[in-house]
Amino acid sequence: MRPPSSAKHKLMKTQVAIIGAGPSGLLLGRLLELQGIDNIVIEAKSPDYVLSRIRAGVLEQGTQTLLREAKVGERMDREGHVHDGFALSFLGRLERIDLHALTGGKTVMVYGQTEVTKDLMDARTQSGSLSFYSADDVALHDFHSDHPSVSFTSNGQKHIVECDYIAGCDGFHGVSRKSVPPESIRLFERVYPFGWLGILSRTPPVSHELIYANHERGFALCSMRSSMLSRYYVQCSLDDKVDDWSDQRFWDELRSRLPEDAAASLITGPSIEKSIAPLRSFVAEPMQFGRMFLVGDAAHIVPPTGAKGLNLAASDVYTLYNILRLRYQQNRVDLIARYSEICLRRIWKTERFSWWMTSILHKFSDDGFNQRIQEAELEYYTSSLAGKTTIAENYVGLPYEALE
Ligand code: RFL
Ligand code: PHB
Repeated sequence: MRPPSSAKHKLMKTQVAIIGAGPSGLLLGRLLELQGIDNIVIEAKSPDYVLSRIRAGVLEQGTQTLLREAKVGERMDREGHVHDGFALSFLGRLERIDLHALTGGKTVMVYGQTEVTKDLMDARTQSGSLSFYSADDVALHDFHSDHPSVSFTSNGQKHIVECDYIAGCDGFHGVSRKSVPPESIRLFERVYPFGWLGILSRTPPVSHELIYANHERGFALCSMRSSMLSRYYVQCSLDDKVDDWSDQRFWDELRSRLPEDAAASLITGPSIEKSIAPLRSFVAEPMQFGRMFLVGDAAHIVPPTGAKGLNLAASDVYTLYNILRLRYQQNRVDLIARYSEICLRRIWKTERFSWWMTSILHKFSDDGFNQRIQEAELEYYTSSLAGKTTIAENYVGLPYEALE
């Protein structure tokens, strides 16, 4: 579909139009701008709204390296917390997964997605690259031709951005994936019959490492943002509303799902954020349509149990950034058609791990059989070096595929 042409439109040109200013869009824009590749970011929400979303907390080493390459790693390295292990809790006990020892020295970094996004926003403001926030009616045009464009309205003014390529970094509910005709895209989906209720509180974390808990009452997760900021989750019903969960009810439920020692040392306080997120596995194939690429949550969703969503978005960005860099610097057009295939290999392995972590840790029914099978599986994996190594390798992040 061609954009509506009229003298009232403000016309702009760029090399890459990026839709969405979440971590995918901002990181891609930053890496491209450092290579001298011009890009414009178009975001539907305001900067404050984007920064108010409390999401991921765990960064794989590959994500950290990419953030450093984007020259936004300084605060992460100063304020982030390196974790060389985490615990699985079941049958009232804790089993530690020693990431460092099991993976030959690899670790993860606890540094919130909000902070990553803020660092990327600040870098973009300083560099002066163009961004439009609070954009309405964002629409993609002609991405199967050599002249794609993006139209939108900002502050009442209609804009058209003509570009070489469009990066659809606009998340699961964005417009990019929906612009593809249904017959050209295959969607794979699994929706889980529960959600996560998460709270943030200004309290010291119950443990210096993350605890993922399997319990007859349902899953629980103890995470953190810093030594005085805790992030906790409990599995809840999809029918639950945030208002059904007073802080007291949340703390009581969390305590009941943790091993005795952890429950006894849990320090509680008022919540400063409380929200419910549904859990989903989702993959769109392919991820490239002519001159348009889907990146991050626009193309795939994982349930948060493996801490993979943001990290998977970063590995898509790594692949697309390098493909575009080689396209502009060496005129390598051959790699463009390989974007989907390269990304999807890593995505499906990560989907598998996230699905598996979800399936062994959550309560799916009142059926005691399922609970016993989960306990046996957790016992087996945590008592076997091979089992623990499998968990550790996946948790620290599978390797990125190099482009040749
Ligand atoms: P985002 O972050 O959703 O950003 C997409 C951006 O696009 C904008 N947008 C549009 N812009 C223009 N036009 C339109 N029509 C648009 N429609 C939407 C949106 O406003 C938004 O700003 O996708 P992105 O950049 O791909 O990043 C993905 C990550 O945000 C996501 O995968 C993670 O947050 C998932 N996740 C976790 N990932 C991890 O790696 N580790 C974790 O520990 C982790 N924990 C989590 C999570 C996600 C959670 N929730 C709430 C879903 C914990 C939770 C509870
Ligand atoms: C978080 O801190 O928000 C978090 C950590 C680990 C997960 C999911 C979420 O697996």
